Amino acid sequence: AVTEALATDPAATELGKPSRRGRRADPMLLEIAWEACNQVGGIYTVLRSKVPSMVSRWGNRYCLVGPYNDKSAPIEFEPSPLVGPVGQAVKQMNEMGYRAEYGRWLVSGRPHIVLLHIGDTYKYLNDIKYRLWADHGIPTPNDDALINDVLAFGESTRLLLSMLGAKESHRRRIVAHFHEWMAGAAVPMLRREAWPGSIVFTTHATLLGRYLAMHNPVFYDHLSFFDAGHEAKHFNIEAQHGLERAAAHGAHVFTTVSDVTAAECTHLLGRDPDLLLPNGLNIERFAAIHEFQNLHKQYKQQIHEFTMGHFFPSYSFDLDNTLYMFTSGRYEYRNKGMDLTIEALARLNHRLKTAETPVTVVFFIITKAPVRSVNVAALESRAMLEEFQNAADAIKESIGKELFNSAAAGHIPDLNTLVDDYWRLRLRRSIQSWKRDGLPPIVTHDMVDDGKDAVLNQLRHCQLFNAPEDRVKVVFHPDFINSTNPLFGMEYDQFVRGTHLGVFPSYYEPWGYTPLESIALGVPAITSDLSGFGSYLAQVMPGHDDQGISVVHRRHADFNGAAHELCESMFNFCQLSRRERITLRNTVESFSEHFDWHNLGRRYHEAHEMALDRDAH
Ligand code: G6P
Ligand code: 1S3
Repeated sequence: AVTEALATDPAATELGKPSRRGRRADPMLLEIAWEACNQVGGIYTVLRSKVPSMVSRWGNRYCLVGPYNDKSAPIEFEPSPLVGPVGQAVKQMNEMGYRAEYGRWLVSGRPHIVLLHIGDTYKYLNDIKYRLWADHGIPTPNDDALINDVLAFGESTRLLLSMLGAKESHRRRIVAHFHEWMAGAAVPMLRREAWPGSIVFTTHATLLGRYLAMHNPVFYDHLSFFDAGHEAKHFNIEAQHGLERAAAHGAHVFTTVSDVTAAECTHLLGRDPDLLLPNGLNIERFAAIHEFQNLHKQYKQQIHEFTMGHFFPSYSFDLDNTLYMFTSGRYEYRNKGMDLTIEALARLNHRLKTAETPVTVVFFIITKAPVRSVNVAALESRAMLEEFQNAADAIKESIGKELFNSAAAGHIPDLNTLVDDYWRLRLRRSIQSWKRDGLPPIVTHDMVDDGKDAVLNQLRHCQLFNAPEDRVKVVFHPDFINSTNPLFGMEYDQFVRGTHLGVFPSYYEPWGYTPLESIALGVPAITSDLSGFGSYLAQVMPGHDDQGISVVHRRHADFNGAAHELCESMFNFCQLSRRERITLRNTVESFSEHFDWHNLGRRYHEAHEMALDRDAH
């Protein structure tokens, strides 16, 4: 039906022309999400990276809607005059006492955006909750701050869209695309008041699926047998589940990000998604391949410096034979596959020891856990490294001058006599105080609850203690990496470029941006067949293993089997020569182009077309 619509309706291919849908002006699209101009997790990446593709299709008829956040708005938002249909609706809201901002989101593509001050609808919370219960049978608790925010955002969005619909819908058709349950509360409310527009709802996970996966090691095998209502009650998420379900059923077009999540939608929400909308990125390709290879070299040097500061006070190893691997993501220990990764690392350690390879693996676990501060010893080692650098620079300068003068005078001096005694002594003292008796630390920060931390406990259990003889060393960095970080002093994407392999064998992962980001930066990655991305790869690119993206089989394998496969995959990577690694980086970087929004954005356009076709207004 979609293909047919595309073939027969000029509006499907060229939104600028009047269509058989009537003589109204071209339709407009609003995209509503909790993470619009408000970074929490992956949905922010979806919205932000997709903007250029949406703007190139919809132009000025595209507008995002999000909650006003007083930390991000001053940085990412620029106000515009309240003109045009959306500007007018915002003006009307303001006049009625509901503050809303209209302007541009300062990201690539500079789209229009409305930011709603959700606190202004708080006074109606009880009424909203009553309506949800009376009209839609959704119970909501009294004292849950997040649910209260979600409902306030839903009501503010409803007000905005109602005003826009009342003024504009006779002139042009409106598509409202909602993301995730946190933006979905407006969907049942709008349908009940017969809002004159088309609604798309995309879920980026199911809340119940996430809870069940966290608690049930055979979640996927049992998926079709769960009683969703009963389980939602059991996990005390009836309100969230009810809102998600109502949004899924209320939308003209219901979509999700992968076939993995589609199965959850069918069984836990009771509606098959109409379309799958895989996530893309804005892939930045360099004109010449050597440019990104040079970046790898440059950023790897920065990681070398961290490694020296972290490990070398205890003992040193050959950096030229060191491979950097990492995993990263929100701290959902089991869901993000951190448990499997650590088990596989313990096996890899043993494997590398017995194979007697010269390779050392330094593995970084990057997440965000409650911490007090950066570890003082880690900062001291880092500072000491700078002291070495200063001493080396001073010695280089003084030797350079002496050597030049002597050479000009016609003789080569004894190089040993050229180093100033002061610097010789200073260097000796630094080396002395640089040495440490114990093993290199595992964790870079002082954690709030070191004794109960899941990653640390498993590292202890697997005896990965960074002993000199260990071929696998681990650095647990319980904070996200950015340029203000004192230990690395680099942005996350620079860090990724400097590594050799990203490892993301998730158990619950509707899509999974981390491996995609990794390959887009030219770094090979491992994912799992339970992630939407891994499942997509298996379908569109069966030969992905040779292209630098491996998919660990977790769907029909137990923990032990999956750990074995992951260990083998990492071990095989350790066997590659430098030349082979360089070739693999080239291959993976070029393959990532498939995931550019200019390819995948088409799926969104299809969903919007389908919504316009289905809505009778
Ligand atoms: C890039 C650089 C090369 C460097 C190589 C190291 O390709 O252009 O000059 O030798 O990285 O690769 P490796 O996989 O050993 O970090
Ligand atoms: C979700 O974020 P998460 O890490 O909670 O949405 C992301 C964007 O669609 C997706 O990549 C991820 O798998 C989901 O889990």
